[in-house]
Amino acid sequence: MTHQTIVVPDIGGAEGAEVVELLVAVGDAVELEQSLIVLESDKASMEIPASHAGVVVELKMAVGDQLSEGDAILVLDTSAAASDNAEAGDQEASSTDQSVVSTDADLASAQRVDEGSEGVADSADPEASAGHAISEQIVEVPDIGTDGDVEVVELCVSVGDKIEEGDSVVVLESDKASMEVPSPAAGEVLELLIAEGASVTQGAALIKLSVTGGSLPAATAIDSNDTAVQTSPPVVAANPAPQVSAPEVSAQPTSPASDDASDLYVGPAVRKLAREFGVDLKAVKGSGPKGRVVKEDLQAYVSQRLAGPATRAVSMGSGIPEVAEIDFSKFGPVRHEERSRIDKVTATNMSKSWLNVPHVTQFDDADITDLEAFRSSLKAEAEQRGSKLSPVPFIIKAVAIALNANPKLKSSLAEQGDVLVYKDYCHIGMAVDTPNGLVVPVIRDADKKSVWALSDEIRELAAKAKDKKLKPDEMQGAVFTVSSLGNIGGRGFTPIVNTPEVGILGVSKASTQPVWDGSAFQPRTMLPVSLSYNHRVVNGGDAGRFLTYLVALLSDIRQLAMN
Ligand code: CAO
Repeated sequence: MTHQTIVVPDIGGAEGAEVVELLVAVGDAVELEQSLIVLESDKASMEIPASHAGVVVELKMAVGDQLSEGDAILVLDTSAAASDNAEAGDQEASSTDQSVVSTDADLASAQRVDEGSEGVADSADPEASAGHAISEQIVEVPDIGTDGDVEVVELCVSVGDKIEEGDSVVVLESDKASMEVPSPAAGEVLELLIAEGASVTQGAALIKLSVTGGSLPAATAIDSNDTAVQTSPPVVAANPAPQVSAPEVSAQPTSPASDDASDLYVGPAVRKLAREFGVDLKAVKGSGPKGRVVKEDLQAYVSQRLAGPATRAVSMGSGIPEVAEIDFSKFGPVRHEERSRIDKVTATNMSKSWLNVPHVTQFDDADITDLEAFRSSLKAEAEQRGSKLSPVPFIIKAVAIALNANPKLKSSLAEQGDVLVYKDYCHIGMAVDTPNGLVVPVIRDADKKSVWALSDEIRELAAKAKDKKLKPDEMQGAVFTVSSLGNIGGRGFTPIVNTPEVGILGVSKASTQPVWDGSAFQPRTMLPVSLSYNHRVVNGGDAGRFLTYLVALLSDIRQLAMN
């Protein structure tokens, strides 16, 4: 058995970087370059890849430990993967219990001096020869520990920005890490030489900087004629590739969708994945240490969104900001209860309608004094029939008549809104409040039924709704909905249209009101009604005519008998 101890490579001088995530466990088979752990310093978040393939036999650290370069991470049994190691050109594959540093993970290779700098310092300029030149400097992609292309995911500066030495210039991202490239000097940004989304390799020019004062650190310096001028002191010139500062592996958000998420704990691979999915990381709840968002959190979030009801999809796709979830247990005892399926479906439908339908609600009061007197007179007969007559069947009857007289109120939109479908039938939906939630059974051909028949059907459908015995076809095909809260109370409300219908009538509680008859106030039973309609289809005139007619029908009971 051949053991290799994998240690922390050069991580750009970061001391005491915290282990925030373990990506492997004892017994795991690890591929060459597979990420082992995630380290995070105050500025950096980085995945440390395996320098050897093998099987994890021991973990030498734990989440929360502070590690620096050279500290042991884990021990691998590499005997089964000797060929891999040989392939990787590892000269020490056969040594036992040997510490190795992954050169692949070496992110410390620094911002370097332009090795090909040509020209000489402008000796005529005393400031320049003293190392205090005002000159221009190109900031390039440093050694980022990979030969392949990396993507410029964020430009951190704009032309005209005054920046300090060490300020981030761009954020680069490979599939293993996201890195902020620090400016090697203070100065003003003269030109951006790269765009977001570009693929770059080591040495690519990023920005042109006007360096004002102070000794120039190693970098490409050019004079105003764009001729490269070596302004570094002789000692620097003698060393063409001194280390200035390491690229920082970013803990900052790199996704444009995560603008204000600077306090998020997310590893580079997860950030990259989030960007590919278009997921705003701020919306993802982290389950890792310190609330760190790990890959599983992102996966769970995406599957939840895909499986979730349309309300969530609407919110996701429409750019409507979501309401943040709050931990109410901070304020007092709470209990969580799964919502019924009906409740969830209703929530989806209501959101869909609220977001799609331009709602207008019109109010009126119907004088149902005569209707109520008539209804009272039928009480004995109702009892004889084993029934009970509420105002609702009268209202449904009147609505059916008013709909047939104003067919636009029972139409629906088709073909992306270019066509209106008129219906030559009059099935009316009736909202029923049940312990499981709101259901809307449908009274078929309400216009053809007597008030007695309607009364019986309403009672039967309401009972079925409460007993969860409604069949699917008993809840389909309505052209309009009536929502009566008259038995509950309230002076008025604005119901939400039950799409694809274009109108809904809200009925509130009737009460006795003083009504002026031209010479005196009379006590009259007034029924408040409110009509919400889709203003894409129904205009105020259509709605006004419908509601006025409806109120007239309810106020003059004889009219009901004529239809
Ligand atoms: N004004 C005053 N009283 C009214 C009334 C009104 N508008 N409507 C009904 N009432 C009275 C009835 O007359 C009856 O009283 P009496 O026995 O003294 O006559 C009492 O209220 C109870 O009626 P009910 O509930 O037995 O029957 P209903 O026909 O009035 O209502 C139904 C049936 C299914 C509409 C109702 O039970 C219901 O579920 N309503 C809620 C609908 C709802 O939730 N809508 C909101 C949807 S949006 O969230």
